[in-house]
Amino acid sequence: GLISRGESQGASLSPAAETAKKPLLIAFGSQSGNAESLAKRLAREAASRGFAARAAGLDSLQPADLVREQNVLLITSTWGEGDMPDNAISFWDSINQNGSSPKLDGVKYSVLALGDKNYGETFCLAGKKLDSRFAELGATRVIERVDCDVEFDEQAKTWSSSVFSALETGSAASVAVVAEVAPVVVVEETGYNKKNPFPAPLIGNVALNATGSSKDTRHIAFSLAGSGLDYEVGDALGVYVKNCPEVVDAILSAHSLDPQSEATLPDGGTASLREALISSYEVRHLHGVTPNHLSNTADFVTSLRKLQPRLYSIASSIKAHPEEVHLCVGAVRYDVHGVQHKGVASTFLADRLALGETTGVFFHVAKHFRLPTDLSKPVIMVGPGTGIAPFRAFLEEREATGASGKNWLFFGDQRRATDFLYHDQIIEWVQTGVLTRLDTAFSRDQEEKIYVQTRMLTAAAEMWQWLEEGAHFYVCGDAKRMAKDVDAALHEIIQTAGGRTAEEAIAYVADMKKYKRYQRDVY
Ligand code: 2AM
Repeated sequence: GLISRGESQGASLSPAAETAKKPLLIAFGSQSGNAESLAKRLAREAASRGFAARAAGLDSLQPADLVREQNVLLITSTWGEGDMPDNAISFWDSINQNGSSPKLDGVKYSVLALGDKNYGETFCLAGKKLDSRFAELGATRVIERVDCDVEFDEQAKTWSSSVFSALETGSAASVAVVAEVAPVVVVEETGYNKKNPFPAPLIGNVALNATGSSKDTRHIAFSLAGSGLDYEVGDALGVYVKNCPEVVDAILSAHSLDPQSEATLPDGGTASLREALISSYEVRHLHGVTPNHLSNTADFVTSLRKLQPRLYSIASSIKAHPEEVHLCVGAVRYDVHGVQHKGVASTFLADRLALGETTGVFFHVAKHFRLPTDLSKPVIMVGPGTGIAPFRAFLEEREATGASGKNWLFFGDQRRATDFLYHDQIIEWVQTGVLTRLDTAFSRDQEEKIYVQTRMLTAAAEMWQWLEEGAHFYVCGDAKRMAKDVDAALHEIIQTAGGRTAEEAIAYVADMKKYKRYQRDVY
């Protein structure tokens, strides 16, 4: 009796020490995984500063949970036209209702909003909404919200250190936001990662368009042999690329710069100016800049943006191609006033990387773009042009796993004769029944434009039936026009074939997003 009492008293010391730590919840609304990885990283950092910190998705939180929190940091991206990311929608709905909303009087909070200034008025809108709603519900803002542009790393750092010290000292401070932001993208990492990429040999480069096409789309294959790397369909591949030497030489000569002068590299090392411009810096905007605008020392390079690896949606399943990863890449080449412009990454892969040569690659986990875990669920995929990439991967995966669910693919491009990407494999999937249904839209084979959404609308009744059977709906490709038009067509189908009002269709689509049945990979 005595001994056990003694033990229990001793044991109570350690929980007491625990309670001295300040609790900190870092809640994230994440679409592509950036907010999520950032939240997790900051939770680790906060823990090392002595907070009892945890990161949690907004989809795992109830408003009632918040009432019990003392310190809440919100990190959220913005999606589409100023919308909440899919995993934040139901949380937002539940704190945004009058009457049933929680009282957050005891909560200290701050918001970090991730966004893209190209979106103008809707820039960081999801973060702005959460920020003002938390204030309305009585929570105390300890640090002003920070709105980040695409390269958010520096601003996130400034925000988090200000928030951590404000919470540590209990004081409110203001954040001096860094205007010039270092180009760092946060990615979720596997063994090899963005900082330590795997040197993957190019093992395939096949033209997917026939002669006469106005496009040049390539099937690109890398070997992963010896890397131990693995990926899931839906993920993206980060690829390190180099600038075109001819473009760099043209810049050097237009500005009378000495190619051999010594230049500083982003990591602090040195190389010849020519080598530095080819391998380490973005130079596109220098192409066509007034001659002699740049000084004839190599110092100006340090003001250039560091050459960034590019992300491509993976076009293969590792189950169908062990130790390989495939991409579907549209080579970008166009003329402006007689000057040839080329996409840096796409022409690096199409033209400049030789077979057998290696380039650094890493995987970017995309949890927001996943096949249903229930293999019996139907899947609808809309992927015109290079938007086919993840759906070739999905179909290979569905075939390899023997998934029983139905598969429906919408593919489109300019002309059937020259632009039917992965034609043989797709036709074989129709014949073997992997593809339950295929609808193609070749926009330039007839007078009037026929697009993927034209085909969706024609098949409205069947589309509606699949949706009611619980189909997951995926869109990949052009964000500016295609994805918007497809979204409008989806709403129209729910109204016409489903007999819903416009508002009901919006709610139906919101519900699909909430249950991750509407996923997009658009660019
Ligand atoms: P177009 O170039 O003939 O207009 C892949 O690039 C395919 O997408 C092409 O057939 C292209 O047609 C088509 N496309 C262009 N704009 C589109 C849009 N708003 N919605 C859907 N497809 C579109």
